[in-house]
Amino acid sequence: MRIDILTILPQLLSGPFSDSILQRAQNKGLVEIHLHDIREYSRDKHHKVDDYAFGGGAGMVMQIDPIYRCVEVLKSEREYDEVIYMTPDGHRLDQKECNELSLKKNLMILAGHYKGVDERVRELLITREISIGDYVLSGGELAGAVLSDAVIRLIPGVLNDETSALSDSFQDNLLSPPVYTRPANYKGHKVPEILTSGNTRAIEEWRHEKSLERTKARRPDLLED
Ligand code: 6GU
Repeated sequence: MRIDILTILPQLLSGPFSDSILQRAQNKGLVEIHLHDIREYSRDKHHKVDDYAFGGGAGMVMQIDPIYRCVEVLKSEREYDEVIYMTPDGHRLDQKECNELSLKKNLMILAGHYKGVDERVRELLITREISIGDYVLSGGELAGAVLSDAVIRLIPGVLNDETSALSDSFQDNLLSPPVYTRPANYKGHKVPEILTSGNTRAIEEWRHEKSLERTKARRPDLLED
């Protein structure tokens, strides 16, 4: 998979992609992440990428031209499955959509800023608008990093068996069961006996039961469909 991220703050995104699983995925050649500084596509002598909103009001709006030019260059080099705009007014991301996106080959992600982007960017260039939750971030960069992480870890070969995505919370609309490690007794607080019983079948059943219990208590909405 290849992910191209368009941003005015590339330095904010270089961190999340240069550590841990995301770095390993790139080193293994399973994913390529390319950051593009939208300012470099500005024709303004001061590399301006935003302007006042027509009709007035507070807040600057990202202009279409630098974004359009950047997208055009990338599209001339390869076909993109989706051009995603990260925005709090998009539909809310969930695990199902991450699974779907993990099967794509080329994704472009636009991280918005200021008051938003000129509406014509959305009309002309964007194929999907995604929010990561009902709260507002100061920019789409961190949301783009969240989306990328959630998608990349699902690509076969990125995770090892130990961290396999199959047992994740949400993968089957259930939250994960509680987990424990040594010591089996910490200041009198003991690990559930069944986990040290060696009875694999019983452990699996216990875990499923705990998953259901936890989901019912914390996220009953997940059990509705
Ligand atoms: Cl995708 N962008 C911004 N700026 N805020 C958000 C978001 C995205 N998702 C939730 N809040």
